Amino acid sequence: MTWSSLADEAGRILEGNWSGGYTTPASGLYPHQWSWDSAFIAIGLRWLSASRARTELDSLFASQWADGRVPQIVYDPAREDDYQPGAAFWDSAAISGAPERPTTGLVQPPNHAVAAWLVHTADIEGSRQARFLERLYPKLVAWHQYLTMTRVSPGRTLAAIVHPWESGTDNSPLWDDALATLPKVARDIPRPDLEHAGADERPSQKEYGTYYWLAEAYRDQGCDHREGQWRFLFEDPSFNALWSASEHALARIATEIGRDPVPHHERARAVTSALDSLYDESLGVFVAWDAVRHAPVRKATVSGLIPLLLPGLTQADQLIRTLRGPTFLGDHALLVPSYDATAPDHDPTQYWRGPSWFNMTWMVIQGLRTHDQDALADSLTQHFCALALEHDFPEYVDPWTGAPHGARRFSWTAALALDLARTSPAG
Ligand code: 2M8
Repeated sequence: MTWSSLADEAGRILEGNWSGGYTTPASGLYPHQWSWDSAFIAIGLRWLSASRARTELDSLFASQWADGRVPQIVYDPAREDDYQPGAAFWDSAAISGAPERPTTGLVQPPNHAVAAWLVHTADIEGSRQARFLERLYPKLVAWHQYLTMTRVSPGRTLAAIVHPWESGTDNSPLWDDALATLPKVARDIPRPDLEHAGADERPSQKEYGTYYWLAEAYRDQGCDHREGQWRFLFEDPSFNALWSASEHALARIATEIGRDPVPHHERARAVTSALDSLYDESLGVFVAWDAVRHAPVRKATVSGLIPLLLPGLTQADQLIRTLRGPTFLGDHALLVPSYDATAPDHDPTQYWRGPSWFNMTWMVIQGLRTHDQDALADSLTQHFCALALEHDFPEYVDPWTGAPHGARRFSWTAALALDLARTSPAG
């Protein structure tokens, strides 16, 4: 592998998935704009074209809701039949405060301020000329305000997700027990996704039955879980670590445009210190908090390593030990598995239940660099880039063999490979 062949090929993929105003995650399987994908994509795109990276984020925030939420998916009406649930399912136009373009009512992890800051740093002059941060800052503040006002339960500090799709790690074993208590929709659910990926690489029809039931219930109460007794509510460590990291980024953005960074530093500190309550000493990782049953879900997943991103994290040494140990990398994992390698139900090929995702490994690499673990960050970077190039930038891989799964020419794999090629010491 050469760094320049990697960057060239990654650039071609991002070009191919560019729709004119944003980048689809994968042209067949995911034909619309996804929220946290766009932020990861912008982080890589900034090396190809900072102006396109700015457009990527601008176009996502053009579909922000009046209450500040940034929707999980912004639909392309021309591709309505190609992904389900589609725009017709959500009928967002019928919900007050929804934007002009059809969207889902759910959200995804808040990595956008991190991306906005990194996009700015790649072309400071162009960004200043375009008044990029001035434009985006109030929108990012409104987005975080939505989390504070709507997703933080009384007496808590961390934001909760209301559907597995909001975690980004859709069918992680973290949600199994809660999902098992929920009803399923009885009708047949269309699965255009299965035309692009094997059924054994995607969530099952049974899981989709529950996802749909929960999404319908949410839609039918106007996309606000606070009506009645919501039955799926989790504080996820990765979602909240990204919120805190994004508050750190907002502090930098505020300083750059002459605004007050202090409230962002304070929120970052508060969220980081509230994450302490999710730390599981015996597993050596952060776990999810089930806010319906008021209990932790004691399972080690890659989401529990993402707080490594946070400077000053008191558990950083233990997390790095766990990452190096048999639960994750052990002696021979190439990238970070998504789920505890020692668990009896670990499956190295099944969607979010074992295999390695490139975005999660990219975040772990950033976290390792934050905590001065450059040697391990370098070796993960080498594996990341070699596997991406060898297998046509797959959606995810078997952590031990590197065998590719899911979509190919996947945008965030390409974007984050490009980012590593441009930022790693060896690149
Ligand atoms: C996957 O999620 C979508 C639903 O949002 C799906 O399975 O259809 C996840 O990997 C998610 O993290 C990602 O944002 C999305 C698009 O890449 O695909």
